[in-house]
Amino acid sequence: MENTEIAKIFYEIGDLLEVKGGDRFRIRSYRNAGLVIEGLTESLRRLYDEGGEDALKGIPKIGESIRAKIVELITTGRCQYLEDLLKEFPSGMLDVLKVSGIGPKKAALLYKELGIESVEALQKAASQHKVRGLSGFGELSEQKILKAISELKAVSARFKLSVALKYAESITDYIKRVEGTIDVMPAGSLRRWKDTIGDVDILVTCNDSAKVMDRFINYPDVKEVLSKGETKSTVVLKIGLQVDIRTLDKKSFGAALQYFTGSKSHNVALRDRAKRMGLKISEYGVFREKGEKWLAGTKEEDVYGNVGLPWIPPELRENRGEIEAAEEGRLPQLLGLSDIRGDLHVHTKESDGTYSLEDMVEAAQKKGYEYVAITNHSKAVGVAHGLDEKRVLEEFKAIDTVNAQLRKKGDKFRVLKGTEVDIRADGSLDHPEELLSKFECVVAAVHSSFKMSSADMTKRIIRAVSSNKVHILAHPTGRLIGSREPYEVDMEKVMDEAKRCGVSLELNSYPERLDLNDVHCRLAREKGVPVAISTDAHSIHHYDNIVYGIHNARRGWLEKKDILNARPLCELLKFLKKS
Ligand code: DGT
Ligand code: CA
Ligand code: CA
Repeated sequence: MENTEIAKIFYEIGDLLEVKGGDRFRIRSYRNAGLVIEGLTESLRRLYDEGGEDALKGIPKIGESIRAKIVELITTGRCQYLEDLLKEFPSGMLDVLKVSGIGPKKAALLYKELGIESVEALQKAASQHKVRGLSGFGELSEQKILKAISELKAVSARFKLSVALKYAESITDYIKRVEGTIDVMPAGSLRRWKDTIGDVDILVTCNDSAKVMDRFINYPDVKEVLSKGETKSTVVLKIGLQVDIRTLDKKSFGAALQYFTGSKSHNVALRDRAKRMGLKISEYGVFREKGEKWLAGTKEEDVYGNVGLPWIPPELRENRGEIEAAEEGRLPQLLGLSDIRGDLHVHTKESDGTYSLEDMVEAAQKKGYEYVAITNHSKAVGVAHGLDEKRVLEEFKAIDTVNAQLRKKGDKFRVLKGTEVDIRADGSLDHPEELLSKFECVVAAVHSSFKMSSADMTKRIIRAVSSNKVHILAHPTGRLIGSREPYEVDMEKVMDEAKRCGVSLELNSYPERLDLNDVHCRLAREKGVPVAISTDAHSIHHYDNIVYGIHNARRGWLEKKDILNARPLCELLKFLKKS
């Protein structure tokens, strides 16, 4: 069992305790545990496998009783406490809680008054106008419920990249342990680093296909085996994620990898091209159309080579002009991990982070960075323990001290004084102008009043962008993958204004954000707006999320020159200088 699923179980416990009207402190401690576990980059299962229960002891906000449940989940795949709780409720209750706008209190009322115990029952009751009679519900809430249910059905069909990736890695390790296995490789949307994943596709070359299939269907997190064949099987994991596995001949591994990496529309375009050349591409190789002569297929590169193209990085394979670009030698020199020189959006425990300034600086240095901007929240973001002017000035002093110590050691690493200032509903910023001028790196973001017309939201954001105080616009569309749609905003207009004002747009690397998305990254590149790939780290472990940001940027065709934090410190400082 992987972290995501463990976290999910603690959230579920929190929700069920709340439906029951349980103790607030206890409810919160389960939810906090879920949050912490979701944020960890190390697999709890792996920690436990290597060091036993002791290895789990240093994790913040995880007390003894929750730790015992983690061990129970890892070792048995079950949680007795949750199972006991669930006995008190109908089985569809947890799903009802996932409908946006239906909290534990409303769910309890719907159950008591209308006997609603599943999403289907709720959908039926709302469309038959039975919900509006309950206290706290009206005609409008019925419409909202119906809309939320259709959204929920659409998003729950796909998984976040980070979740699918963890399972794919774990299954890959697991399959590799079969004797005689040569290659195990995830393909499909996962290899293209798409932000959401429909199902995981794993390709294997081996000497004993039967053994691989046997082991695969016995992977501990399998809920259901949909099919088991000699060279292909499909299972559904306990979290609902479907995984396909195929074993292949070594001879055609490259062709199969190309085929199953997709995307489908990239493959269709590539095949059309082959056809025009008198060739045929299939999952087994490249053939001369007449005579079926096999030309290539062992290496993926040769599949492209035989149709006169250089190898195309998987992130670009969406049929968005990559085949033409490859043909004309204009494929982008995609950005890599080693191009990143610093992180420009980082929190400490002064606002809502979990580590001190010193810890966050040290961890950034360990990543090999040259600089980091500490960007705690402004005071409006109440939940995040935002900083007022007095606390900002104290933080400045602390940063000066850290920088002085670094200089004393002859270390060129630099900590920048930053803020994540809230963009209020009217587009004004949540720190006084005078104070804003004192920050070296001002990151601005929308955190509330998401439901505005596109015209109003665009105006609001443009006001902030053109304030002459802002350097970077953070998570520009506000989406949370799987739980919140992006707000309505005209990104073309925002980018035009950002270009005019010399403002950078953030690509937030949090796996649930990836905001800017790939298409917007491409647009920023076309418009010449520099992109800052930041992690929004709230913990030392979050710096590693940069990987998601980088691959998302690659999907948007971004190169080193397009990235603000790929610039060396002196260049960055020039950019950050405002009149
Ligand atoms: P997903 O799973 O929805 O996130 O997206 P993919 O791209 O992983 O799609 P999937 O799992 O249905 O299929 C994996 C790859 O197999 C896909 O990217 C391309 C290839 N493929 C599947 N069906 C077809 C097809 O009908 N024609 C062609 N040319 N390729 C296909
Ligand atoms: Ca897939
Ligand atoms: Ca598939």
